Amino acid sequence: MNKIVMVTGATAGFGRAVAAKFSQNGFNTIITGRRKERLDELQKELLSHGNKVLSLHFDVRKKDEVFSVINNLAPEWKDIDILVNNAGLAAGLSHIDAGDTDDWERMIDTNIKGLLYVTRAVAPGMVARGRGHIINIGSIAGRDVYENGNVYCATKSAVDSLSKSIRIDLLKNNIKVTHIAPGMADTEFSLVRFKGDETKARSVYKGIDALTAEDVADVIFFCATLPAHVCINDLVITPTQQAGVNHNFRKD
Ligand code: NDP
Ligand code: 8X3
Repeated sequence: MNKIVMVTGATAGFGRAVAAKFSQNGFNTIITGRRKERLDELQKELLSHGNKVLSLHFDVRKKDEVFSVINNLAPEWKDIDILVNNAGLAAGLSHIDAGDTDDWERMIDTNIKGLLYVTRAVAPGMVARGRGHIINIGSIAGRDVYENGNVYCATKSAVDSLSKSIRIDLLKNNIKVTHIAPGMADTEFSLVRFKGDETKARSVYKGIDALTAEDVADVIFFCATLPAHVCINDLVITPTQQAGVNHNFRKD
């Protein structure tokens, strides 16, 4: 029987590429996100690989929705083997005294609370089955901080911290927990951060051969398909031109 992977935030960027990678490689895939038309389009594309695809349309910030959708999965979809907690965002880039508190709440509610709700809904099944793998997408911004990054960095630091703690909590249950910390990747991330300003978004990657979503998906797939006794706890992946959040080498 095919294994089941659930990917949050599969409508764009890493999540979309992760769903495609697993689906192409024999997994039944649960794709989630808020943009229904994108989910429908992705579902159609993934079904062409010959494996099952389930599309779940919900906002990870809405606690009741998260629990209701996951608790009501059809029996054939209940046994989630791998959860990729990917849904997340940065909103804005300002000094703390000028920050937009709505942006802060969006980041905290999505990157921390959303990840917790989904994990809380999926983990009991893994515990009951005595196996599973939770893969949390953090960031190098959770390892180090940059000017104006304040709340985004703090949310990703929380993902790092939670990953370590969840790994300990679920150790006796044979559940792997992997924390992936990517650096600059050219997805819709900066477009979302700058609220649709394409010029600002493009300038982030100027002169950098940034990671692609597929690069990150390949690494996640590698971590997820190692032998049962092997767990990558923590993995940092950056473009070759980046040596940390404050150290980039840009070509002209
Ligand atoms: P994208 O903006 O391309 O994709 C983000 C995904 O998250 C979308 O599918 C979006 O779906 C989903 N999402 C956002 N908010 C919610 C929500 N409230 N409920 C459900 N889904 C949501 O960005 P990336 O692929 O780059 O980002 C993926 C993850 O990787 C994020 O956690 C980000 O912080 C992290 N990251 C990104 C890096 C980068 O440089 N790109 C580097 C390091 C980490 P929809 O809008 O349809 O709901
Ligand atoms: C995204 C990486 O450095 O742009 O998490 O914040 S960074």
